[in-house]
Amino acid sequence: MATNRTFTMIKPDAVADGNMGAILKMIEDAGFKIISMKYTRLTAELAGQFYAVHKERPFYGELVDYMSSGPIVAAILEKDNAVADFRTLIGATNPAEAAEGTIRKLFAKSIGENAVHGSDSDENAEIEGNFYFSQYERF
Ligand code: DAT
Ligand code: MG
Repeated sequence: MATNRTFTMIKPDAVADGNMGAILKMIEDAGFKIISMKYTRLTAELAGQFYAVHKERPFYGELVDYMSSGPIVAAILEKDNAVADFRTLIGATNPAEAAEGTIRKLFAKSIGENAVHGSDSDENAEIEGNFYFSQYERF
């Protein structure tokens, strides 16, 4: 069990705005080690699969369109207490409610275009990491 790992994406708005390097620096400065990393782009079909848990939510179509709108960075991160500590580092889903100094407070545009993803549990961190990375890409 990867209890000390989480999974992140730097989302299309943050990559398009040139914030990829600044966000990776915040992640490393906070003590997360990058285990696997990929610069890639989701098709609408893949974005729909990744966010299938939100299929019934009213924003699902918008979310799928947005997440397939441009390149992203996907990464597996390692640190003690990775899932909870990373959620603290990124801040609330809605940047208007995100704490000062968090990635979303600094870089998110809106509740939809919110700069980064962070897994919400150890179980989902493993599922999400496996979605992007083969066993040969997880170190
Ligand atoms: P989080 O990304 O903080 O885990 P979530 O899992 O509730 O948030 O939702 C997944 C993504 O869906 C979120 O990062 C952005 C989008 N989203 C959530 N709520 C939304 C809303 N009310 N309107 C538009 N997009 C929303
Ligand atoms: Mg979530």
